[in-house]
Amino acid sequence: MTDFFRGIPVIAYEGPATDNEFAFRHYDADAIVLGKRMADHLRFSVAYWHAFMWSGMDPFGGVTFDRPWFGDSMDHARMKADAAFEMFAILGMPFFCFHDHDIRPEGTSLAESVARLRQMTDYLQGKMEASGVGLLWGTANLTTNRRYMAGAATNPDPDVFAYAAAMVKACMDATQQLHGANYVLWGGREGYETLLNTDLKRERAQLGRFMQMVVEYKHKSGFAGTILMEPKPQEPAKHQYDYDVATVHSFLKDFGLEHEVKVNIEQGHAVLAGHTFEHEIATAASLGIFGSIDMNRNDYQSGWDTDQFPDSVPEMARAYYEILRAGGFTTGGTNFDAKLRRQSLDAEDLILAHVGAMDVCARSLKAAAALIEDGRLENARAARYAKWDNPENKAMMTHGSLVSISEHVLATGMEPQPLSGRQERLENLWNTFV
Ligand code: XLS
Ligand code: NI
Ligand code: NI
Repeated sequence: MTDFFRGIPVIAYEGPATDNEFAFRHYDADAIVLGKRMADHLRFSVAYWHAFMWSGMDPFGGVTFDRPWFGDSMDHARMKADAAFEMFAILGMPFFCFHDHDIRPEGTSLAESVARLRQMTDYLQGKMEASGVGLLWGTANLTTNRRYMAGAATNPDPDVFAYAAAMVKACMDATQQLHGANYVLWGGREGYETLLNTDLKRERAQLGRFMQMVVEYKHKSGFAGTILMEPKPQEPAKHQYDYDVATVHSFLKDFGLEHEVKVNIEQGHAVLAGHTFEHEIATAASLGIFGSIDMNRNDYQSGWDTDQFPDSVPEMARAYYEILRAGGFTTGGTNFDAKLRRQSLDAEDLILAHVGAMDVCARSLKAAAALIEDGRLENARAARYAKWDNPENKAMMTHGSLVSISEHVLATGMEPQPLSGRQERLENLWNTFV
């Protein structure tokens, strides 16, 4: 037991009218939405790195947070885990996610790092079994240590590739031991700073081979979870190879992995890539690679991955609408890849950031579900494409050629007439629900 969250009550659902700060207004875990528990739709998860590792540092100043578990010893690591599970209990959090680096101090050799990872995996396993909290995903930190400064899988030095492969194996083992629902690879340093020193073709091939090895090991070890790649266009590298969902999909196809690997889509990364969150989700769903989401929000002015907690129901409703249209999560979930602002020093801030974010997501889910139940939006979409259901038009797709189609157009003398896209009317409909 730590006393970090001392005095903070377990958060319960009290409904929209409550004036209790420490209550859910919208997240009611057992409430049924579209035939399923709200908790099972949303599958919330805490990001261990932001919640328990983030120190408030920025390029202009040092640590602002004072956490009793900050330190390099295994005792600190265990205290951090104790505090983490205290927070999960307060929030009723069903899942968490971690990097190896978050749960244990790095050793001075690979062997020592892996041994510490195993010890902490056992420690977490005990806490998970006692609490019922599950692991949404595990991952390896292949960004922080300076050995990875020129990339992990894409490093010009094969020794770094090998070291990274060994780390990923150890993290996949830990994830499997904890029955993780997924394993994530975000290519934080898999990119380049300048083409003047970079063999782009070779680096991409290295990353492809690395991913094939991950999938091979998944099958060899019997890991039942889903392998996920997390796209991001830049930061920390100037240009990253996993730029966005469409880029990752073509990468997966090149290496024969499109049926093996799905994507973990982050709001802030979508925005950095010049997309919306819902665009990335809908793209992944349409390509059959939708996996999970990292829920946060980017500052729209800063051009940086600010990892703030979501605060906008109208925006997040768009995301959950696409998730519901895609059939919802299977192994994936809503991981709060979000951190406090550096002035938000208190234990209460950490709890209430998650409470607010869970409520934003719950409200968004309810709005999206109501729109689906209402049906008018989907009917309007279907009506827009209805002519494609005519047998003649279907045949054009399957049997047509430029020659046969042009003969048909000339013979019938067709003159296509534009129809309204009705965008504003649909926006008005949308806005009556959010
Ligand atoms: C960083 C990424 C990272 C991944 C996990 O921008 O979002 O937090 O989710 O490595
Ligand atoms: Ni992320
Ligand atoms: Ni991110």
